[in-house]
Amino acid sequence: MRGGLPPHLLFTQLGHRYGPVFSLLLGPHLSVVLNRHQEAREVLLQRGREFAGRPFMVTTDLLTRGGKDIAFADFSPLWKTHRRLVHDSFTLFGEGSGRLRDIVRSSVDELCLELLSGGGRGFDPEVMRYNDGIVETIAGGGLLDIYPWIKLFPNRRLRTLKRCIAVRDRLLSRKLEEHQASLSDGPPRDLLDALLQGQGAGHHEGEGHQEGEGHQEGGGITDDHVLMTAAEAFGAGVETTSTTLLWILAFILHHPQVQRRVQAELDEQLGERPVCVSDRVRLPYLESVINEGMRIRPVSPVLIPHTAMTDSSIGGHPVRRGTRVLVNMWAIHHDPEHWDTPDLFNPDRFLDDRGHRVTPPCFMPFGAGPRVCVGESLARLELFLFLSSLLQRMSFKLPDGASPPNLQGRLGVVLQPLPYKVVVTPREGWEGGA
Ligand code: HEM
Ligand code: PLO
Repeated sequence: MRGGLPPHLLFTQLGHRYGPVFSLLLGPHLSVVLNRHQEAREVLLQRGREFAGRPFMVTTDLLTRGGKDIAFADFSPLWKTHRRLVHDSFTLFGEGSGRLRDIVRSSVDELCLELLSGGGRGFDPEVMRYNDGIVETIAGGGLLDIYPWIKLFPNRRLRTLKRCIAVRDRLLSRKLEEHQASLSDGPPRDLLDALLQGQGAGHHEGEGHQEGEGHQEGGGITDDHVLMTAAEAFGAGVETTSTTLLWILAFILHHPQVQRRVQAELDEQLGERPVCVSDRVRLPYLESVINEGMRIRPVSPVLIPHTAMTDSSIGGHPVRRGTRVLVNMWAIHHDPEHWDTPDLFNPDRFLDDRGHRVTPPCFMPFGAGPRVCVGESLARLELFLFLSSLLQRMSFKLPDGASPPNLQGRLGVVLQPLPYKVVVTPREGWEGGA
């Protein structure tokens, strides 16, 4: 992108010059940028159906076997069925069975042990490596893969991407086969089970395919769809929640009084008892810290590009079918008309005078409408359990003499903080970790 500025900042700057809604050519693509929440809500919510398309992009097409996923697939009746299946699987496997909570809780315990024991417990380097490779090659500066002709040249980036996708496919296909072989009608053991059960049962409504076709190419949700969904949920799960936690931690190191206040709330409400999901209502300050982290550094600062599926309009301006729409959530989350001192990390803006939560309309870290993040409730559950458990069990501070983390961030596939160092000390009673 020109001038080295990442797109969310460039668009914010251009908005000051050309107004909150403007269009520009990104490569060959006419794109409309929205820097204000009114128009963003119009596109995502009021006219959500008309703007629920996704553009074709070379890298994500490779990643998703031609759009057999949720996030990068264009709108279609099959996509709708697929999205509903994924949504239901999350619900079934989450609120339905409680299994999801158990899994999140045991990862929390593992992370705490790891942090308090100085690391070295090991992980799967193959998964880390392929994922890093995809992250580095898929989106050089945000998810605006604008030049379709990169495919025409022998290209190192695409070669790396293909190699990483092959590794991913090998690992995932094995998992899929294992799950298929041991699948039962009982409660799902994990998301893949839930998807496979749904694939067999719930996808028959009205998409014009015959019973029994579910495992073939053609009308319904195929094994490829299940595989791409699992890969995507895994990829999204790995990149987003951990990045959000790293941002929150970075800001906490700048504002130690925030950490003390969260810990005071935890001590007062729970004492020594470990956190559980139902404690969310009792910990409004913690929740406001999470919200403020996602406001000030949205991991997906321009969402994923939307496209107009029909001729339509935004704020009274006509918009042609096929136009890309980029919702600049960064600008909306920093709009001085709606946020007091928007560059200041101040969780209190999510609380009213009596300490009750408030959610301003210009706060949409997960997007909204038909394309809203399907992982939102899982992500919120994870953020809550991780942050509360971490701050209950340990304190974070800067190493002696170190300056606080750089807060500028770097935009890859998500907006990430630059690496920083932190010292972890157990709180009283938690010396063992969990
Ligand atoms: C889409 C944010 C975690 C799965 C999105 C979008 C945003 C977002 C902004 C795009 C909305 C749009 O284009 O209008 C976040 C944030 C997360 C998070 C802030 C955590 C802090 C997750 C997790 C999962 C997930 C944990 C899955 C396990 C998805 C999927 C989509 C999506 C599949 C595509 C939805 C669609 O295109 O219909 N997310 N996400 N996300 N997210 Fe998340
Ligand atoms: C991350 C790298 C993985 O290997 C593949 C993958 C799948 C889904 C993507 C995710 C990556 C990045 C973050 C995305 C997510 C879908 C929704 C999420 C784009 C590329 C956000 C924040 O919008």
